[in-house]
Amino acid sequence: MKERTFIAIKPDAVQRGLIGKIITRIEDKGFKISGLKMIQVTEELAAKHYAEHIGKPFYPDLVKFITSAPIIAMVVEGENAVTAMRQLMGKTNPANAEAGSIRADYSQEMSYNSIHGSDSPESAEREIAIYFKPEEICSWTTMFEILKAKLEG
Ligand code: IDP
Ligand code: MG
Repeated sequence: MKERTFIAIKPDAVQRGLIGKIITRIEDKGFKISGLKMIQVTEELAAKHYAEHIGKPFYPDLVKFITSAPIIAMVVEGENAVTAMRQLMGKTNPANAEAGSIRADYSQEMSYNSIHGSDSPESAEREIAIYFKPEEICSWTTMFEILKAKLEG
């Protein structure tokens, strides 16, 4: 099922020069990026994004971190994009993340785990609306979609 999700390359990965490598992982899997921008997250924006974590012990540090340098915000589309991107990202704690996943390969600590991805289609729509205006999301056709349409008629 075609689906879309919200992905963010977090400040640690931006500061380490990993933007290109992480986007390459997403493109290599065949996902379509339909929205993309660099944003300096404010405390207000962080509170909207991480509303579910307000009040948790790690929340203040999470806000400090996510506002510490820019992020790359993306809308990513594909088959079961929410779950498939969570798989590509790996578990929240990089120590438990599957070998070959982005978090396993690029991060060591839970607080600096390089990438965010929505945890459900509902969260995805909520998060996309926080970061993108409708007109900032592009509708376009990948070469694979063109080839597939040709084969399947
Ligand atoms: P997720 O990013 O895998 O969806 P969430 O539970 O939604 O994980 O937590 C959001 C982010 O908050 C995590 O990616 C991580 O950076 C941070 N975080 C979550 N739990 C902890 C914790 O127990 N200690 C420190 N940071 C945490
Ligand atoms: Mg989450």
